[in-house]
Amino acid sequence: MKILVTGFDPFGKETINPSYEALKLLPDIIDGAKIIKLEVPTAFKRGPQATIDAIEKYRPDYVLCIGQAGGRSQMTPEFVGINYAQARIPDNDEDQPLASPLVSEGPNAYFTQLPVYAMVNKMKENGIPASVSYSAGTYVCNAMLYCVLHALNTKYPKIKGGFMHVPYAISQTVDRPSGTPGMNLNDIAKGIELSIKAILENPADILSKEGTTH
Ligand code: PCA
Repeated sequence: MKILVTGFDPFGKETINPSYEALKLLPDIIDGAKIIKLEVPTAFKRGPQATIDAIEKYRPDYVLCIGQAGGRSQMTPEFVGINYAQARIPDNDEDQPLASPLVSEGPNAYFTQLPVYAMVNKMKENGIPASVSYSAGTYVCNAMLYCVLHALNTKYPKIKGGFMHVPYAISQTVDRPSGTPGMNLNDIAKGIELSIKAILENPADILSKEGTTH
């Protein structure tokens, strides 16, 4: 069993990205599965392409992409990627798409192929705050989720993929307003490891009363 796990390079005014910093802390083997770690650029075109190239090269069983969601307080596996880009700031290639489809002629959205409720359950059972998110936003992380799911749905039907956002690392919050949420990098890494265990244990997702009332 092989799992490709990606994290992004820093973007905006940040000097680190907790998604890739946490990947560096992951073991190389989790429950017998080989973990392939890859840093990808925060760029609408090159980010998804780097992941799709690695899928072609390594032919993993699963793909789990990770990204930073500054302002969130929990680990948040994403439920859906949408065919839409609307960038508030330029990406690391100075690309700033507005009101654009990611794949012209592509479907409006793809749902995750990972057991997001089982992932959340496993993290919470082990003391890591987590919930399912129903919007990955409109920046590079949503583009990653949508484009990877498009590739898997159209070219690699045996490989399953999805995305998880993680909060700022604590060090990123020191110059931000009081109350800005952050998580210890070791806990972020633990959450990713628990999520991978949940993926391996749950070929089909569990039924859970997780959800929203708004
Ligand atoms: N987070 C951004 C892009 C890269 C990252 O780590 C996002 O949520 O779109």
